[in-house]
Amino acid sequence: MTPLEFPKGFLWGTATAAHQVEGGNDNNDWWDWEQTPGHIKNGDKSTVACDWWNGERYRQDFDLAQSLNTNAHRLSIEWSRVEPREGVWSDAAFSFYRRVLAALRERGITPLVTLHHFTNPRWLAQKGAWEARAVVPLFERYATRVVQELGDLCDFWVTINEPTVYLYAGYVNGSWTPGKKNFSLAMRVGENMLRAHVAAYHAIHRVQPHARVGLANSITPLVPANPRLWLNRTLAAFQHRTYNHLLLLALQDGRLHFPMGNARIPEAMGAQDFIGVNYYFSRRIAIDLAQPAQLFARPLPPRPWGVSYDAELNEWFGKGEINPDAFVETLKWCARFGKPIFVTENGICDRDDDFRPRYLVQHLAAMHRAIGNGAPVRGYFYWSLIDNFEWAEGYALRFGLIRNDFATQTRTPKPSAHLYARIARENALAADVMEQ
Ligand code: IFM
Repeated sequence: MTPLEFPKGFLWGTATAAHQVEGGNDNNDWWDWEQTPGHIKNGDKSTVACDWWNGERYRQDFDLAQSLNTNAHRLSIEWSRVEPREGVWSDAAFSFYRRVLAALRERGITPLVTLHHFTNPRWLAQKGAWEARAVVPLFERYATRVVQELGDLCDFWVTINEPTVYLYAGYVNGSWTPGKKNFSLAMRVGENMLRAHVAAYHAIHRVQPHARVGLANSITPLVPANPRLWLNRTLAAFQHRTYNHLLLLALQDGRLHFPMGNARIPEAMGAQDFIGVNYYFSRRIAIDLAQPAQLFARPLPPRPWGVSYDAELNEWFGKGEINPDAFVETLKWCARFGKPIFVTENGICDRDDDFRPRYLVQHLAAMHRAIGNGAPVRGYFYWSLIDNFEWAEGYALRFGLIRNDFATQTRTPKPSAHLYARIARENALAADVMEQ
């Protein structure tokens, strides 16, 4: 077996998000959502999380990231910290993020900063957050301010993380704040997110002309359970278009598409410098006309992946099927947009690290195959650097390369962290790594 080498200058990164690691984020809508019993598994709360805010433990985590030979890290700014009340900016919060970004750069790690990763300031949530068009200039102003304050430390930005996950969980199945089930409202939220991304894209470039700006798109390939059935194929294609394609299409041709609307948004055309891909699994879907909230589809149980699944994986697999081949197809599909691609998230929840090494190697080999097929992938950010607060799943699902004992805040790199360190150091998947 010959080693699989990656292009020179490839970014080997890890990823986190503010609310999941900082702790003490008590001025946003997720904090409020967590206080209601039943919203978060086991009654978990984000309270201290990984203690980045009060304990400034990001320093030790970045030491570990450096020891893993990574050269990039994706993190997010918490809007409710830097703008705690509408139009009021916090110098203390900006100083904190300056320390965080400087800590990365001192360790030779390039920051990729996300401006919105699921949470909204409480004042914005009280105004309807993304349901109202008023969010667009508010987000544009926030983006402008962040880049003015932090632009000397970072020039690589994700405006919004996984807009379709936000609108699906918050407005279609209602499992996340604000807990609504209203498809047309979901489409309005999506349109506002698109418009806000476009406004922020141009605003960031006004402050920092050389910036690289994109979205982190959640892309889940949707495979028809019975490809011979026309209706099943059509349904999968419609879901793919709604879930994976709608925003990318609007950024390509400058207009909305069914079912989001048909408005022309000329300033959207070309408003992304790279394609951010968050890829975890594919989903096999069958027709189910009794499930309008699921867009008339029923996900089927996953097919085996060559390992027996434990409870944690089973729980997660309920949502999808591990499928490295679909990762290859996803990256090849993304190449059609003619922009560099960054895998802004990919990973697996696996508390004991039984399956992570296998998942990691298979997905990196898949990414290598996609690159060989012409997909311009320039970097990969493993989700996540460290076990953290996994939204409605609380601390039950552990995605980290580094174990966190939340009671003592003790960090322990898992075997897959050492594996990732070797891959990053060699900028390659060595033959013995793949054989193992
Ligand atoms: O933890 C999340 C992250 O916030 C967004 N993408 C998926 C991850 C794992 O579920």
